Amino acid sequence: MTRVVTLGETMALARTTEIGSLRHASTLALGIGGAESNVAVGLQRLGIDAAWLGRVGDDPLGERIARELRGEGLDVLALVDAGAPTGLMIKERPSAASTAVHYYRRGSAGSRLAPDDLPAGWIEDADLLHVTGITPVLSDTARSTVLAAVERARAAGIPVSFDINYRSALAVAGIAGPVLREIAERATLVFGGVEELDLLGPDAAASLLAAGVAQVVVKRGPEGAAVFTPEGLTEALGFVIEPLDTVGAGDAFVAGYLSAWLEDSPTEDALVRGNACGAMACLVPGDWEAAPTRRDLERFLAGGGDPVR
Ligand code: KDG
Repeated sequence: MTRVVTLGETMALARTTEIGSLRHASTLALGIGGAESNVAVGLQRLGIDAAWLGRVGDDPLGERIARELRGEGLDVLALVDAGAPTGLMIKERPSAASTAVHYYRRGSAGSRLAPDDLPAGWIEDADLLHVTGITPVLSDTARSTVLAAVERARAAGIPVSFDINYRSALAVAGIAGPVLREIAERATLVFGGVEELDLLGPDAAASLLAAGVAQVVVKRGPEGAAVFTPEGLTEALGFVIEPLDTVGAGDAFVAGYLSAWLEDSPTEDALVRGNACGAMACLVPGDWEAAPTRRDLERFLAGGGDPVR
């Protein structure tokens, strides 16, 4: 059975339930979210075994993260760090057309990830390691952990997937750029938006391919996606939807794309599946809850808005 491993910080995620500033919100809906665990859930729902590793605080929110991810069928290594709390993210919708994210994660348990947290064989027994550019900017030890994981994967011949996932609230571009580039050059597949790729230097797709990356996948949001390989460029248009919440769409795209790539599907099909998963993730407020199963996906691709009877 194909197995993908990923690591990073998953936080408690509180979101306002009505449109309007957080200053005046009276209720918050509680869930969880983290770019890497979002991808892991997306893969698991599509039938690919996924494992997530990260630190959580010795608190109810950490317990909730572990329980909820296990409930999704993931193999969860939630390392309890009694020295720091579980991080929190709050999502507000200041207007119908905008979403804003606030982090309460500095010094969190998740940011204290360290290389010794990676168990022997955990990466070496996988079929793919997935990492993002969020974890390496959380702390020096988190960065060392991502680099150690990538090096271990490479040494064992395990492909590495890297989603740039630049978060300006965590690191300014000048600091993040070289860190992200260092990891991207060591990856097999690199995912990013046009502006994220620009952070990695001029003509990033071409220079990453020259450095040995096999595929550079450009996420273009509603316009779809494209992939650069040494053989050339493949593109696919996005799906027309009415988005409710676009946070998490990129992770759903990556899960869809990777699931097809792991099955050796043609590149065009991987793009279409990624685009469909990304679009579906935008249809509900949570960051990962709308990640489709195979059946959901087939229905969406068949144009299915009809009621199921
Ligand atoms: O891609 C969505 C993620 O950004 C979100 O779920 C939380 O990991 C997260 C982050 O650091 O922003």
